[in-house]
Amino acid sequence: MKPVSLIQFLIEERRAGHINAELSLLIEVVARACKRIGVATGKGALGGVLGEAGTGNIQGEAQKKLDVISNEILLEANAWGGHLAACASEEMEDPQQIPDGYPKGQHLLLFDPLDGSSNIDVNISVGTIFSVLRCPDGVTEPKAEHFLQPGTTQLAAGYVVYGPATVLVLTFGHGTHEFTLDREVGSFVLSRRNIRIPEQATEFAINMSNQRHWQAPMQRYVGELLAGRTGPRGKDFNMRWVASMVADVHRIVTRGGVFYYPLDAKIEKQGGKLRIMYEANPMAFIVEQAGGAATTGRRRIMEIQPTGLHQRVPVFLGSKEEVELATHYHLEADGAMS
Ligand code: FDP
Repeated sequence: MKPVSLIQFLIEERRAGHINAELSLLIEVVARACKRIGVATGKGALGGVLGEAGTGNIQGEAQKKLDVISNEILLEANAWGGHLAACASEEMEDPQQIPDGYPKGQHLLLFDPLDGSSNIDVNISVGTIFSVLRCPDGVTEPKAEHFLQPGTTQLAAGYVVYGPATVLVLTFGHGTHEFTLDREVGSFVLSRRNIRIPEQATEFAINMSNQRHWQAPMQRYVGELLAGRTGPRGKDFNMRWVASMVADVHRIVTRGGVFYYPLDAKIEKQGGKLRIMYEANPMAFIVEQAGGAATTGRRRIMEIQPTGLHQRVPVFLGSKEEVELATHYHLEADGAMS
Protein backbone atom coordinates (compact mmCIF):
# COMPACT_ATOMS: atom_id res chain seq x y z
CA MET A 1 0.00 0.00 0.00
CA LYS A 2 1.20 3.53 -0.80
CA PRO A 3 2.05 5.56 2.31
CA VAL A 4 -0.47 8.27 3.23
CA SER A 5 1.05 11.53 4.44
CA LEU A 6 -0.59 13.74 7.08
CA ILE A 7 -1.37 16.30 4.38
CA GLN A 8 -3.13 13.66 2.24
CA PHE A 9 -5.02 12.45 5.30
CA LEU A 10 -6.18 16.01 6.08
CA ILE A 11 -7.41 16.43 2.50
CA GLU A 12 -9.34 13.15 2.82
CA GLU A 13 -10.88 14.39 6.10
CA ARG A 14 -11.91 17.66 4.41
CA ARG A 15 -13.52 15.76 1.54
CA ALA A 16 -15.37 13.57 4.04
CA GLY A 17 -16.75 16.75 5.65
CA HIS A 18 -15.07 16.06 9.00
CA ILE A 19 -13.01 19.29 9.05
CA ASN A 20 -12.86 22.60 7.22
CA ALA A 21 -9.86 24.20 5.46
CA GLU A 22 -8.99 26.35 8.46
CA LEU A 23 -8.82 23.41 10.87
CA SER A 24 -6.76 21.46 8.35
CA LEU A 25 -4.25 24.34 8.16
CA LEU A 26 -4.19 24.61 11.96
CA ILE A 27 -3.25 20.93 12.31
CA GLU A 28 -0.56 21.28 9.63
CA VAL A 29 0.93 24.24 11.49
CA VAL A 30 0.84 22.44 14.86
CA ALA A 31 2.45 19.34 13.29
CA ARG A 32 5.20 21.49 11.75
CA ALA A 33 5.86 23.21 15.10
CA CYS A 34 6.05 19.78 16.77
CA LYS A 35 8.68 18.67 14.25
CA ARG A 36 10.76 21.66 15.39
CA ILE A 37 10.20 20.75 19.05
CA GLY A 38 11.27 17.20 18.16
CA VAL A 39 14.50 18.54 16.64
CA ALA A 40 15.19 20.69 19.72
CA THR A 41 14.56 17.82 22.17
CA GLY A 42 16.60 15.47 19.96
CA LYS A 43 19.75 17.60 20.24
CA GLY A 44 19.89 16.91 23.99
CA ALA A 45 23.00 18.23 25.72
CA LEU A 46 24.53 19.29 22.37
CA GLY A 47 21.78 21.87 21.81
CA GLY A 48 22.36 23.55 25.18
CA VAL A 49 18.64 23.06 25.84
CA LEU A 50 18.69 20.82 28.92
CA GLY A 51 18.18 21.98 32.49
CA GLU A 52 16.13 24.61 34.27
CA ALA A 53 15.05 27.86 32.66
CA GLY A 54 15.33 29.51 36.08
CA THR A 55 11.67 30.58 35.93
CA GLY A 56 8.37 29.18 37.20
CA ASN A 57 5.10 28.79 35.30
CA ILE A 58 1.70 29.96 36.49
CA GLN A 59 1.19 26.78 38.54
CA GLY A 60 4.43 27.41 40.44
CA GLU A 61 6.26 24.56 38.70
CA ALA A 62 9.91 25.05 37.73
CA GLN A 63 10.19 25.52 33.97
CA LYS A 64 12.77 23.64 31.96
CA LYS A 65 14.53 25.47 29.12
CA LEU A 66 12.72 23.15 26.72
CA ASP A 67 9.31 24.05 28.23
CA VAL A 68 9.97 27.67 27.35
CA ILE A 69 11.45 26.90 23.90
CA SER A 70 8.56 24.56 22.98
CA ASN A 71 5.99 27.13 24.09
CA GLU A 72 7.66 29.81 21.94
CA ILE A 73 7.84 27.50 18.91
CA LEU A 74 4.10 26.77 19.12
CA LEU A 75 3.12 30.41 19.69
CA GLU A 76 5.29 31.71 16.88
CA ALA A 77 4.14 29.07 14.39
CA ASN A 78 0.49 29.79 15.08
CA ALA A 79 0.53 33.59 15.20
CA TRP A 80 0.38 34.50 11.52
CA GLY A 81 -1.57 31.73 9.74
CA GLY A 82 -5.03 33.32 10.09
CA HIS A 83 -6.56 30.11 11.50
CA LEU A 84 -6.63 31.04 15.18
CA ALA A 85 -8.56 33.46 17.37
CA ALA A 86 -6.20 32.89 20.36
CA CYS A 87 -4.05 30.25 22.10
CA ALA A 88 -3.70 29.14 25.70
CA SER A 89 -0.83 27.17 27.19
CA GLU A 90 0.24 25.46 30.38
CA GLU A 91 3.13 27.91 30.46
CA MET A 92 1.06 31.13 30.40
CA GLU A 93 -1.46 32.44 32.90
CA ASP A 94 -3.75 34.08 30.32
CA PRO A 95 -4.61 33.35 26.70
CA GLN A 96 -2.27 34.76 24.07
CA GLN A 97 -3.94 37.03 21.53
CA ILE A 98 -3.04 37.01 17.85
CA PRO A 99 -0.66 39.95 17.28
CA ASP A 100 -2.13 43.02 15.54
CA GLY A 101 -1.64 42.98 11.82
CA TYR A 102 -2.34 39.26 11.41
CA PRO A 103 -5.74 37.91 10.33
CA LYS A 104 -7.78 36.02 12.93
CA GLY A 105 -9.54 32.68 12.53
CA GLN A 106 -12.36 30.83 14.24
CA HIS A 107 -10.38 28.40 16.39
CA LEU A 108 -8.98 28.34 19.89
CA LEU A 109 -5.86 26.24 20.47
CA LEU A 110 -4.79 24.94 23.89
CA PHE A 111 -1.55 23.10 24.51
CA ASP A 112 0.86 21.64 26.96
CA PRO A 113 4.01 22.31 24.93
CA LEU A 114 6.24 19.79 26.67
CA ASP A 115 4.45 17.31 28.88
CA GLY A 116 6.57 15.13 31.14
CA SER A 117 9.38 17.67 31.00
CA SER A 118 10.79 16.55 34.36
CA ASN A 119 12.00 13.55 32.31
CA ILE A 120 13.85 15.53 29.65
CA ASP A 121 17.27 15.65 31.31
CA VAL A 122 17.33 11.85 31.66
CA ASN A 123 16.44 11.27 27.99
CA ILE A 124 13.01 9.71 28.56
CA SER A 125 10.17 10.35 26.11
CA VAL A 126 8.30 13.64 26.45
CA GLY A 127 5.50 15.08 24.33
CA THR A 128 3.17 17.87 23.27
CA ILE A 129 -0.60 17.66 23.91
CA PHE A 130 -3.14 19.91 22.16
CA SER A 131 -6.86 20.57 21.96
CA VAL A 132 -8.84 22.67 19.47
CA LEU A 133 -12.12 24.44 20.26
CA ARG A 134 -14.34 26.76 18.28
CA CYS A 135 -14.20 30.43 19.27
CA PRO A 136 -17.71 31.52 20.33
CA ASP A 137 -19.48 33.61 17.67
CA GLY A 138 -18.91 37.35 17.87
CA VAL A 139 -15.86 37.10 20.17
CA THR A 140 -12.88 38.95 18.69
CA GLU A 141 -10.56 39.07 21.73
CA PRO A 142 -11.02 35.67 23.41
CA LYS A 143 -10.47 35.62 27.17
CA ALA A 144 -10.08 32.63 29.48
CA GLU A 145 -13.88 32.33 29.88
CA HIS A 146 -14.24 31.66 26.12
CA PHE A 147 -11.94 28.66 26.40
CA LEU A 148 -13.98 27.16 29.26
CA GLN A 149 -15.96 24.69 27.15
CA PRO A 150 -16.54 21.02 28.05
CA GLY A 151 -14.35 18.43 26.31
CA THR A 152 -17.33 17.20 24.30
CA THR A 153 -17.08 20.39 22.22
CA GLN A 154 -13.49 19.73 21.10
CA LEU A 155 -13.09 19.83 17.30
CA ALA A 156 -9.71 18.10 17.39
CA ALA A 157 -7.20 16.75 19.86
CA GLY A 158 -3.79 15.22 19.53
CA TYR A 159 -0.43 14.52 21.05
CA VAL A 160 3.08 14.06 19.74
CA VAL A 161 5.53 11.75 21.53
CA TYR A 162 9.22 12.59 21.13
CA GLY A 163 10.63 9.12 21.71
CA PRO A 164 12.81 6.73 19.71
CA ALA A 165 10.41 7.73 16.91
CA THR A 166 8.37 10.95 16.77
CA VAL A 167 4.71 9.95 16.63
CA LEU A 168 1.55 12.07 16.24
CA VAL A 169 -1.81 10.71 17.41
CA LEU A 170 -4.85 12.67 16.24
CA THR A 171 -8.64 12.69 16.38
CA PHE A 172 -11.36 14.86 14.85
CA GLY A 173 -14.10 12.78 16.45
CA HIS A 174 -14.05 10.18 13.65
CA GLY A 175 -11.64 7.64 15.08
CA THR A 176 -8.10 7.96 16.41
CA HIS A 177 -5.18 7.77 14.00
CA GLU A 178 -1.41 7.56 14.35
CA PHE A 179 1.30 9.14 12.16
CA THR A 180 5.01 8.42 12.40
CA LEU A 181 7.56 11.06 11.39
CA ASP A 182 9.72 10.01 8.47
CA ARG A 183 12.81 11.91 9.59
CA GLU A 184 14.59 11.72 6.21
CA VAL A 185 11.63 13.10 4.28
CA GLY A 186 10.41 15.36 7.11
CA SER A 187 6.78 14.32 6.86
CA PHE A 188 4.32 12.52 9.13
CA VAL A 189 3.06 9.28 7.55
CA LEU A 190 -0.10 7.43 8.58
CA SER A 191 1.01 4.35 10.53
CA ARG A 192 -2.30 3.24 12.13
CA ARG A 193 -5.85 4.16 11.10
CA ASN A 194 -8.80 3.73 13.47
CA ILE A 195 -6.85 2.54 16.48
CA ARG A 196 -8.81 0.32 18.90
CA ILE A 197 -7.83 0.00 22.58
CA PRO A 198 -8.62 -3.51 23.87
CA GLU A 199 -11.58 -3.39 26.28
CA GLN A 200 -9.76 -5.47 28.87
CA ALA A 201 -6.41 -4.62 30.42
CA THR A 202 -3.56 -6.48 32.03
CA GLU A 203 -1.30 -3.45 32.53
CA PHE A 204 -1.80 -0.39 34.74
CA ALA A 205 0.07 2.89 35.20
CA ILE A 206 0.00 4.75 38.50
CA ASN A 207 2.46 6.55 40.76
CA MET A 208 2.51 3.99 43.61
CA SER A 209 4.48 6.36 45.87
CA ASN A 210 1.19 8.19 46.49
CA GLN A 211 -0.56 5.05 47.74
CA ARG A 212 -0.80 6.08 51.38
CA HIS A 213 -2.62 9.29 50.35
CA TRP A 214 -5.26 7.59 48.16
CA GLN A 215 -8.95 7.39 48.99
CA ALA A 216 -10.44 4.06 50.14
CA PRO A 217 -11.95 2.96 46.78
CA MET A 218 -8.59 3.50 45.04
CA GLN A 219 -6.85 1.46 47.77
CA ARG A 220 -9.37 -1.33 47.24
CA TYR A 221 -9.12 -1.27 43.45
CA VAL A 222 -5.30 -1.25 43.22
CA GLY A 223 -5.08 -3.75 46.07
CA GLU A 224 -7.10 -6.16 43.93
CA LEU A 225 -4.86 -5.57 40.90
CA LEU A 226 -1.78 -6.29 43.02
CA ALA A 227 -3.34 -9.45 44.46
CA GLY A 228 -3.34 -10.80 40.89
CA ARG A 229 -4.29 -14.39 40.21
CA THR A 230 -4.76 -15.14 43.89
CA GLY A 231 -7.15 -12.20 44.46
CA PRO A 232 -10.75 -11.42 43.43
CA ARG A 233 -9.71 -10.43 39.87
CA GLY A 234 -8.28 -13.90 39.22
CA LYS A 235 -5.53 -12.67 36.87
CA ASP A 236 -2.10 -11.04 37.12
CA PHE A 237 -1.53 -7.39 36.19
CA ASN A 238 1.74 -5.78 35.16
CA MET A 239 2.67 -2.23 36.20
CA ARG A 240 4.36 0.55 34.17
CA TRP A 241 4.90 4.22 35.12
CA VAL A 242 6.96 6.37 32.75
CA ALA A 243 5.79 9.59 34.47
CA SER A 244 5.36 11.28 31.07
CA MET A 245 1.61 11.22 30.43
CA VAL A 246 2.09 11.15 26.66
CA ALA A 247 4.34 8.09 26.85
CA ASP A 248 2.03 6.28 29.27
CA VAL A 249 -1.05 7.10 27.16
CA HIS A 250 0.76 6.09 23.98
CA ARG A 251 1.48 2.67 25.45
CA ILE A 252 -2.25 2.29 26.19
CA VAL A 253 -3.19 3.44 22.69
CA THR A 254 -0.73 0.88 21.34
CA ARG A 255 -1.29 -2.23 23.47
CA GLY A 256 -4.06 -1.41 25.93
CA GLY A 257 -4.00 -0.88 29.67
CA VAL A 258 -5.03 1.89 32.04
CA PHE A 259 -3.57 5.14 33.40
CA TYR A 260 -4.62 6.62 36.74
CA TYR A 261 -3.82 9.91 38.44
CA PRO A 262 -6.45 9.80 41.21
CA LEU A 263 -7.33 12.40 43.77
CA ASP A 264 -5.33 11.93 46.95
CA ALA A 265 -5.02 13.71 50.28
CA LYS A 266 -1.85 15.50 49.12
CA ILE A 267 -3.49 17.13 46.09
CA GLU A 268 -7.10 17.25 47.25
CA LYS A 269 -7.20 21.05 47.58
CA GLN A 270 -6.05 21.59 43.99
CA GLY A 271 -8.59 19.07 42.65
CA GLY A 272 -6.12 16.64 41.06
CA LYS A 273 -2.74 16.62 39.33
CA LEU A 274 -3.47 16.89 35.62
CA ARG A 275 -4.93 19.90 33.87
CA ILE A 276 -8.35 19.46 32.27
CA MET A 277 -8.08 21.85 29.32
CA TYR A 278 -4.80 20.74 27.75
CA GLU A 279 -4.11 17.32 29.29
CA ALA A 280 -7.23 15.46 30.46
CA ASN A 281 -9.74 16.59 27.81
CA PRO A 282 -7.58 15.99 24.71
CA MET A 283 -6.39 12.63 26.05
CA ALA A 284 -9.98 11.67 26.94
CA PHE A 285 -11.14 12.53 23.39
CA ILE A 286 -8.33 10.46 21.84
CA VAL A 287 -8.95 7.49 24.14
CA GLU A 288 -12.75 7.52 23.72
CA GLN A 289 -12.40 7.72 19.95
CA ALA A 290 -10.23 4.59 20.18
CA GLY A 291 -12.95 2.71 22.11
CA GLY A 292 -11.58 3.41 25.60
CA ALA A 293 -13.04 5.38 28.52
CA ALA A 294 -11.93 8.43 30.50
CA THR A 295 -13.38 9.46 33.85
CA THR A 296 -12.40 11.33 36.99
CA GLY A 297 -13.15 8.13 38.91
CA ARG A 298 -16.66 9.48 39.34
CA ARG A 299 -17.82 11.03 36.06
CA ARG A 300 -16.92 11.31 32.38
CA ILE A 301 -14.11 13.86 32.02
CA MET A 302 -15.40 15.36 28.77
CA GLU A 303 -18.76 16.31 30.33
CA ILE A 304 -17.24 18.54 33.01
CA GLN A 305 -17.95 22.25 32.64
CA PRO A 306 -14.48 23.73 33.29
CA THR A 307 -14.21 26.72 35.63
CA GLY A 308 -10.56 27.67 35.10
CA LEU A 309 -8.02 27.57 32.30
CA HIS A 310 -5.54 25.72 34.50
CA GLN A 311 -8.10 23.65 36.46
CA ARG A 312 -6.93 20.19 37.55
CA VAL A 313 -8.90 16.95 37.64
CA PRO A 314 -8.32 13.32 38.62
CA VAL A 315 -7.76 11.15 35.53
CA PHE A 316 -8.71 7.49 34.95
CA LEU A 317 -8.30 6.46 31.32
CA GLY A 318 -7.71 3.54 29.00
CA SER A 319 -9.28 0.11 28.52
CA LYS A 320 -13.02 0.49 28.96
CA GLU A 321 -13.87 -2.35 31.31
CA GLU A 322 -11.04 -1.51 33.71
CA VAL A 323 -11.86 2.24 33.88
CA GLU A 324 -15.53 1.37 34.41
CA LEU A 325 -14.68 -0.97 37.29
CA ALA A 326 -12.45 1.60 39.05
CA THR A 327 -15.18 4.23 38.56
CA HIS A 328 -17.82 1.83 39.88
CA TYR A 329 -15.81 1.29 43.09
CA HIS A 330 -15.66 5.06 43.67
CA LEU A 331 -19.38 5.63 43.04
CA GLU A 332 -20.24 2.65 45.25
CA ALA A 333 -18.11 4.05 48.08
CA ASP A 334 -19.80 7.46 47.65
CA GLY A 335 -23.20 5.78 47.97
CA ALA A 336 -24.10 7.06 44.50
CA MET A 337 -25.18 3.60 43.28
CA SER A 338 -28.79 2.71 43.96
P1 FDP B 1 5.39 16.66 34.34
O1 FDP B 1 5.01 17.26 35.66
O2 FDP B 1 6.81 16.15 34.29
O3 FDP B 1 5.05 17.55 33.14
O4 FDP B 1 1.79 16.90 33.37
C1 FDP B 1 2.23 16.41 34.52
C2 FDP B 1 3.10 15.17 34.45
O5 FDP B 1 4.45 15.35 34.17
C3 FDP B 1 2.59 14.04 33.53
O6 FDP B 1 3.17 14.04 32.25
C4 FDP B 1 2.94 12.79 34.30
O7 FDP B 1 2.07 11.72 34.03
C5 FDP B 1 2.84 13.22 35.74
O8 FDP B 1 2.96 14.64 35.76
C6 FDP B 1 3.94 12.63 36.59
O9 FDP B 1 3.59 12.78 37.90
P2 FDP B 1 4.50 12.26 39.13
O10 FDP B 1 5.53 13.35 39.31
O11 FDP B 1 3.57 12.13 40.25
O12 FDP B 1 5.14 10.96 38.73
